[in-house]
Amino acid sequence: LVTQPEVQEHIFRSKLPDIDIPDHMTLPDYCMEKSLQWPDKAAIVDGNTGKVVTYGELNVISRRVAAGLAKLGLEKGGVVAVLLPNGVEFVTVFLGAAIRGAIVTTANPFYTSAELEKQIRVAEATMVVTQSSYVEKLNGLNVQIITVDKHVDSCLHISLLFEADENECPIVDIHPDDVVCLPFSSGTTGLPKGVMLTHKSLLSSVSQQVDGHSPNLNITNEDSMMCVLPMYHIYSLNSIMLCGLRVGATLVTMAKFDLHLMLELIQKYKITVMPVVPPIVLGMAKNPMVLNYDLSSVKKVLSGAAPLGKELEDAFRARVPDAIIGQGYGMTEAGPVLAMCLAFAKTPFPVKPGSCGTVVRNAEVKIVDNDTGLSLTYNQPGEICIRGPQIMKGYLNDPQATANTIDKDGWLHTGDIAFIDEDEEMFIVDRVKEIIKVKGFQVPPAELEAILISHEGILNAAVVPRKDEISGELPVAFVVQAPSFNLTEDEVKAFVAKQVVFYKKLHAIYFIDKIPTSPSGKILRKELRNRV
Ligand code: 4UV
Repeated sequence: LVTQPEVQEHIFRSKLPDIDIPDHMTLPDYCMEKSLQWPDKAAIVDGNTGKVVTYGELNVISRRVAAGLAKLGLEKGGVVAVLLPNGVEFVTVFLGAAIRGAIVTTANPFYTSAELEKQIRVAEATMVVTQSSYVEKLNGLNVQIITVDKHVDSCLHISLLFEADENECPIVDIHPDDVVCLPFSSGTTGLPKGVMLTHKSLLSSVSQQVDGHSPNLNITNEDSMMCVLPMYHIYSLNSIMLCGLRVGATLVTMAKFDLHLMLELIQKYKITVMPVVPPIVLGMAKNPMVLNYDLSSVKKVLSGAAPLGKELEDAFRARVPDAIIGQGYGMTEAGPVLAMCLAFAKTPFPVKPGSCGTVVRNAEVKIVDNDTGLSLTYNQPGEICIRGPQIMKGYLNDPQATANTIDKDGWLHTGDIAFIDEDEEMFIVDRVKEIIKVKGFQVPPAELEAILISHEGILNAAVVPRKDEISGELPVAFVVQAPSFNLTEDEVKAFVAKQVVFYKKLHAIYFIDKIPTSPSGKILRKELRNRV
């Protein structure tokens, strides 16, 4: 008998040592653990109104919200949908729900009625916290709506939560594997699915970034963070809100992106840390307005959610020379941060432009050859797979999709293609999954294809990305018309546009006779991408 030698897997690790990640705490306890050491420090400054909430106040308000939610009947494990712009309400409702042992599903408040309905139904949310102007979009859903601004008939008002008694804050037995956050992502294929992020996942991810003697992302209670990226996306929720609160930084929130206001706020609040997406880097590198502001307080600029080219990184650096610019690489399902630039570490490492970082601590990465399934070593591109305590528990009510993403050995397959160089720096070079990223937002082709073929004049459709200097990518469609139809490009665009949020709109329609597919019936997306 000859025993097969075990195939040696090549596993990549952080250059920083592992740390002890707390394994018994709830996410809100962990994030607010040190907050009472600095109760009078500003936790949140609402950049639009100037309103300030201190860490002491944040502690009390969150517990009031937890008490109020419980009183309204939100059970442990119940789901509340938060459809809010950045601000105090978002943070306190998130923390309050988490303290109550409930689950927050986050979505873009600009979603259309149909998009919101789908998510709220799949997530089984029973409560929605939102602005009065969005209430109409929720007509027909059997949910309790709480408005944060005006009173609306048939809805409750946030004052019920903010004025609840913090002494009635429920004491809940929360397990680290309980779900706390349920963002939606289409992952490597298909329609958006609920991503079950547990207390343990998010706590581990935050800890991997900012904890220990030698944190990878060295932010402290002396930092002011720009919170312009929407908190309903996991990047901002994790790396700004949760990491910022954990270290005691001040979050300066903006309800929506506005370059002029952002520059004003940087100057006024002496912002030191700016998590952004590539289109914001582009604006700061190219817009002459930037030259009128003093940006010397800015020390770290973290770009993520989409590729940042070396040229753009260099152009930005020339304009804001005092700041370190680097990337983080995240994916909702991965908890979300897989890699982070080591120039942001307490003891910074030299890094190369174009890299999306080095794998975070307490995690393993391997690069897998999609043809052979073998793990590759330095400088060879393959699919990035990650394993660690931070990755999702799975997709909600979808064991098949979960099994297709997390294999039996616990590796999460990202659908991103990258290589890692001798300095342990990761470079993303391609994507083998369907997802299109517009300004860092997910646009799932399957969703647009389903809308297109719901049109009686469309027999078949395929949606692929087209490269774009400002947005990174834009969705375009190949469409097969039914014989007796003569649709125009504008008609097809308009048909989709009224059903989706603005960044999912189609930018070009190509009429063709047949969608190319593989023998197994899969759309040959690469071929179509090359045609665009
Ligand atoms: O699921 P998702 O929308 O998730 C994100 C999360 C990004 C984060 C999160 C926390 C951070 O600290 C941070 O820096 C970034 O975007 O989309 C996941 C896909 O987006 C692409 C890649 O295809 C992921 O699978 N992507 C994300 N970051 C990068 C990227 C990047 N730096 N470079 C290239 N592609």
